[in-house]
Amino acid sequence: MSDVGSNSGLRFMLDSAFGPHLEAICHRTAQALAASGFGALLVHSGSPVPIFEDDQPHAFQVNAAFKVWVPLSDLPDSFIYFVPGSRPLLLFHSPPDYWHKPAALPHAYWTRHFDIIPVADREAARKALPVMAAATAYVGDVFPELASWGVTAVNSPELKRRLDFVRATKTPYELICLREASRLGALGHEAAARAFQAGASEFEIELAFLRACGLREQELPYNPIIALNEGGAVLHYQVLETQSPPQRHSLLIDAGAEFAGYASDITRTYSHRDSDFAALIRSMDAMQQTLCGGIHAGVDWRDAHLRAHHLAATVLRDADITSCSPEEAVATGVSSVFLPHGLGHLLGLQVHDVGGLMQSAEGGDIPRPPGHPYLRLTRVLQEGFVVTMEPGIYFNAQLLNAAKGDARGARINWPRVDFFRPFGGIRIEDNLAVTAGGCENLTRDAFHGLRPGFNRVA
Ligand SMILES: [Mn+2]
Repeated sequence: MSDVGSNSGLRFMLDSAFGPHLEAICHRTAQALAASGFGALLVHSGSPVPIFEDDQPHAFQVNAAFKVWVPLSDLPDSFIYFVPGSRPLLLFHSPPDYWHKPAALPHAYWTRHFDIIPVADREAARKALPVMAAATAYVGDVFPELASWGVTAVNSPELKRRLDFVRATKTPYELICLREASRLGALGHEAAARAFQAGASEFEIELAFLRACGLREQELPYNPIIALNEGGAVLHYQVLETQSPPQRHSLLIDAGAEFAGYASDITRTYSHRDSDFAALIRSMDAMQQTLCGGIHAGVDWRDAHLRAHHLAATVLRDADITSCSPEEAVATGVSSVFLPHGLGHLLGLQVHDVGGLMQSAEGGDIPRPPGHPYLRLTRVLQEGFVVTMEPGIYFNAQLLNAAKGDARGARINWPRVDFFRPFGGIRIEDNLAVTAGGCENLTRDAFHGLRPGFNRVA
């Protein structure tokens, strides 16, 4: 995954951008440590989690606080030790093991910036650590013998909060990684769309996506949502049917790729043939682009979310799905029947990146607007933030049934809803890097890069 492969232009960019990136991480960390009363940081990549009464572990998920230092997503029991003013130390887990292939000591664009010591196990890692003269803060999962390691604090909420808060702002290196994750994701989406048009099942569409990205499922930032027909109404639809349905109406695919630990998070919706549903997708795409056009540093994401509700309510009324004004649809909760999730979230090392609600590095949360309990981001956007923009409209039986039984029901055109139910729903999701005067659309640029002039939406 961190293999840069044959793209020498990309390798050159990563090579020159990583040094300044690491300087920024060291600077942020030094500030957070000082403000929290610590003199050193020890971060663990994570322990393999054993499966109950089995001799295998669960698929390894690296600690994001480790991955912010080094692009290593598949390396358990490794550590970063950092004392402000010195080079960070990487204790690299490389056990003698004839059952598995031990990870080779890396030689890549980032390695010259670290002191790297191979260690056979955690006990060897502890012995390789310098004497902890300063108060050391440990961040990571807690393993049994940690109590004897001499760290001052384990997962200090104050320190973690300071580190998480600043992760929203990406360095130029991180933007390079996120662009590449978008490019890989666009490759996957292109192949998935072709598989859909050729009659593939949900499972076969996922295989097409994985093959085109060159990633195995556990290397993706999240399990893809690949829903044919009414499955698109389920927000986090997790089934991968191996059989194609007898009738083919639509595909909703929410799938991203990962590069050097950074995620893309992309959703597209396709209609199998031209229909009112295809027209609704085009309306949602235009609406999503209007929303993207309003993004720049200084925008309060809560305002963007509420604007999306007004625009979605307009789309619903224009498509004759609702019969009331957009203002009334938002005020009475009718828009939330069709758009029951937040407009987007921070994106980075984690697909739903940390710190979306934080008021400041010191403390406090920014509340969500009343009636919008699932919004994951309430901060004012700053230059360097990377966010997803993902408005949707769904024909979800549970939400529709609830609305039918109360005052909202009279504002909904039910025969029209019944027409759309077999299509499931629509979500169009792009990844945006916020700039001072606007934003860079990483997703549209990635699709355009595959085929100039081309923006695959529907
Ligand atoms: Mn998303």
